[in-house]
Amino acid sequence: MIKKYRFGNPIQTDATVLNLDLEKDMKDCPFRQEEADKITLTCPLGKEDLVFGLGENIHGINKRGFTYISRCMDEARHTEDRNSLYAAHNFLIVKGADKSFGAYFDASGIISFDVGESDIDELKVVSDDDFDLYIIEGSSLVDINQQFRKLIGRSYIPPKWGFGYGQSRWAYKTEQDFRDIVNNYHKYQIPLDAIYMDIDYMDGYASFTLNENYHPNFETFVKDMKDDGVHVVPIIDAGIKIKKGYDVYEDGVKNNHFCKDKDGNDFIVGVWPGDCHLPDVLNSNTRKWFGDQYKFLLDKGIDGIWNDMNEPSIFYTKERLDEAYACADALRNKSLDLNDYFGMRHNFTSLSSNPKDYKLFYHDMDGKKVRHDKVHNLYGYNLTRAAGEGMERLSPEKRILLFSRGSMIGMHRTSGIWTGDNMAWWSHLKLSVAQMANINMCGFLFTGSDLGGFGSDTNEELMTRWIEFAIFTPLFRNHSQSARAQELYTFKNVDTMRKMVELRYTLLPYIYSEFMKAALNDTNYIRPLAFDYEDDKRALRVEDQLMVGESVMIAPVIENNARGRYVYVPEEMKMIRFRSYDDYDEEILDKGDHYIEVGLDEVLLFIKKDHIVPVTKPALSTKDMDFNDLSCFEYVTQPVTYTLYDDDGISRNVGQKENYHFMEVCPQD
Ligand code: MIG
Repeated sequence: MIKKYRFGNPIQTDATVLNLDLEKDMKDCPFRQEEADKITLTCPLGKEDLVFGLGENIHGINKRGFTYISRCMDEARHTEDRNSLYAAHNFLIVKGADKSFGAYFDASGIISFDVGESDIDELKVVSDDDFDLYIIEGSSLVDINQQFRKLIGRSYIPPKWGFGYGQSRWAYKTEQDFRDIVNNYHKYQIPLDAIYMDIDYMDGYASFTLNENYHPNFETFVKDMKDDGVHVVPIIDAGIKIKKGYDVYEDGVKNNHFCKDKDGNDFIVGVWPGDCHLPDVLNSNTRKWFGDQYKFLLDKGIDGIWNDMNEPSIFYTKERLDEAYACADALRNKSLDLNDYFGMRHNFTSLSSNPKDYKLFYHDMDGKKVRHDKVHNLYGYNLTRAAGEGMERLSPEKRILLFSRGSMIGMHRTSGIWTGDNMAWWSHLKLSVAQMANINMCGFLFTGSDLGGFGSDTNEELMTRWIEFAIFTPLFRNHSQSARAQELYTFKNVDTMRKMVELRYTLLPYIYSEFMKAALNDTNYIRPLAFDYEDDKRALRVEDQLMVGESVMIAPVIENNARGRYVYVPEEMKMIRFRSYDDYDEEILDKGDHYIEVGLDEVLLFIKKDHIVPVTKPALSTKDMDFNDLSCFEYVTQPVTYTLYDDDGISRNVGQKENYHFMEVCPQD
């Protein structure tokens, strides 16, 4: 059951798809409204209550103990003292001793969740702006989450090849660079379905342009790649470069598509290309206009895109730069005391994504002028929504791969997300485990982290463990900006890398089937153990194992130099220790704690009792795989039927009856 409460007169976000009546009072609401300047709601937390959700954020699966602020930020430092990353995922579930509920804060602006940080026994939500609150009660965590997902509508579904392995690095420039990478993957026989293009493919970092020197034969290149089963996936940045003669810029100015300053002039922000304008994607005309720009790439054979910098990221504004220069000029040749020195320095270090700048520009929300900070979290959402809706018009039959950095709930219907600029740190591999669970709860099923770490140099062991974990995450992309190359063939034990990617491909019938069923049934593809073992006190607090689809539990190794780990097995399961898809050993494990050895070249998979994992043979790309030639891993003690979902992997029509197949498996002895 869902109850809807309204605080003030909120700006509509289009995040939900159901129309519910408003409650007249708060007598049934678990939150209490406090007297305060900003809208402030509190809810007592029992000593043993857990709080799940809040999507892409730092810390663990259970969010208790810290404050999280939904303010979409270009935040490259995902350290424990951060409160905001790129997303606004305002859904949480309180798992109480005898009662649980979900709470979704449908807000366009900045909102914070103090989950027992200031007061260990209290959840406190403070919002700068008006919002709707949905309280969801249900019979279980799964039920609560499913009701929430029905409220926000069906999750984005990528093409099947989007589940293949992707290679990316902010370093590749010329067509030859890309061909070399792909040739190496083929030479080392490592499966590959996508190669990602970062901003250097553009002409002067202008979105929807090509650097003709680097890519003189772009269409031929894209086609050659596709013939080899490799999709070329370019990046798009939000800011539109100010440059005479650049059609997107000229057209945008002429037709009023950019955000305005207080005087009605097109607002200027500095991003990659230098001075830019921001498309006003909160306006439906502009959304259509921006979505149509993707035609430039789709016409060239492109069928996948990643949207970056759409929080929106602002490196500087003229206003902030002037302040900083003035301060520096005034201090030139002076002896700087503490205040002078730190004051001057602060002017420069606080240039990027400065909250003051988000108050300097305005949107035309279909006739209503709104200052940006009131609707900040709608921006990245609507930029990628514009892209997704554009692609539906431009490619009505075929699905397009799309994922975004900035996001808010609502955007999950048109796109996936990646978790942004993590580091090659073990703590960030661990973080990624927690993020996958909480992001899935918020409806973003298609998600993954930059494998190996985006910043700082990875090493072979970390890369290997990251791949071994990510075998199970929907987005499976190696991306970095580090000095050290991290293409998989650059490591010494390239055989291990190949075997792990092949294992992913072997598991694709299961991964795809489970992902699709989760999308079609509004359930979670990846979940904390708590969702499956709600009455098991141990399982509730497991932070480093996950459920993946209906049959599988995983227990990734996320510690440096570990050659094994403790695993909590919440019921009798079959463990498979894979060295490759055709080299593994199996063991039945009782419920309880087990120390399990896991060599660097090994990955663990646990099958629930009376469950099945359909698999097939790997190939160099999904295009060359036969999804009809199935076998399976199983742990069955009686005849069991697995419902396999499969389709052509590309058409937008999904969920037809003929896409469901039934695999029956009987015990072997
Ligand atoms: O300010 O396009 O998160 O994946 O490689 C950096 C360059 C801009 C940030 C993205 C990252 C991408 C990088 N971008």
